[in-house]
Amino acid sequence: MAKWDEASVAAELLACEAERRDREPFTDEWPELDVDTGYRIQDANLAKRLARGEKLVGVKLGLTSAAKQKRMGVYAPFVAWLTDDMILDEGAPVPQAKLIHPRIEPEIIFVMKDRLAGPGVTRESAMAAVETVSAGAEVIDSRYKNFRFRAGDVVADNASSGAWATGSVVVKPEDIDLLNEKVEVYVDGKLEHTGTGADVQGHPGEALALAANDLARRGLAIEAGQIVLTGGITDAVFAPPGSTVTCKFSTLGEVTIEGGK
Ligand code: OOG
Ligand code: MG
Repeated sequence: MAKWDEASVAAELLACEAERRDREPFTDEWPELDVDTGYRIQDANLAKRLARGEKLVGVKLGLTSAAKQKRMGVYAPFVAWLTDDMILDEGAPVPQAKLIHPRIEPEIIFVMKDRLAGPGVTRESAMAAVETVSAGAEVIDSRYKNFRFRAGDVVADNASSGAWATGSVVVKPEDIDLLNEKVEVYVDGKLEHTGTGADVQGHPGEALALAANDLARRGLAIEAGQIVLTGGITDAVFAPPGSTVTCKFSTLGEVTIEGGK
């Protein structure tokens, strides 16, 4: 009998999350764990999250920038789920007690005005469905040791979801030049990374379209009112206890997260 199947991988990932335990990627032992299998595992664990009372609030994209793809060694973007349990209130520190090895990355965040269902969604039709744009900082956490994974592993692991904070500046999509929106990432006051909206699939609206078109393969859509994290603009930085990470955007303000205790 094979060591792993969809049900046992799904259960092990939620157990790792609950126990703050990391492990080697499943694909070491189960190379057939591909992206489509990963999505079935991701969806099974979303169902378990909802059954225990979490609310689905949106969608996140992963690996939509060259900086992220290069660092993680996985060269295709993918989608995952956001629940209310992952929301970090403004000013709240990294929830160290819940996470294994948190890292922070800057993102452009959309809140949807209309439902967006693929296939055939373009950057233009995607942006027309956006209500507001904000800056964000995602706190990613992987259930894999040293963030070492292949595409199927990371899709199954809900794209390293952990938590995220949304900045307080909220603008209409027509009032921002997303291509040239710049971000600087500081750790303890030292500049670590810079990027622009263009680093996200050429434009964050392309990432949004990609999410809708990819979800359509599973008969799913992005719903009105949902939140979309369009993917790390730059590589992530570690956020250990005692650190301070600031993502400073050119027009969308600053999102600062303390490493906490
Ligand atoms: C995968 C999660 C990627 C992003 O924005 O690219 C992600 C990882 O880097 O562990 O959230
Ligand atoms: Mg991210």
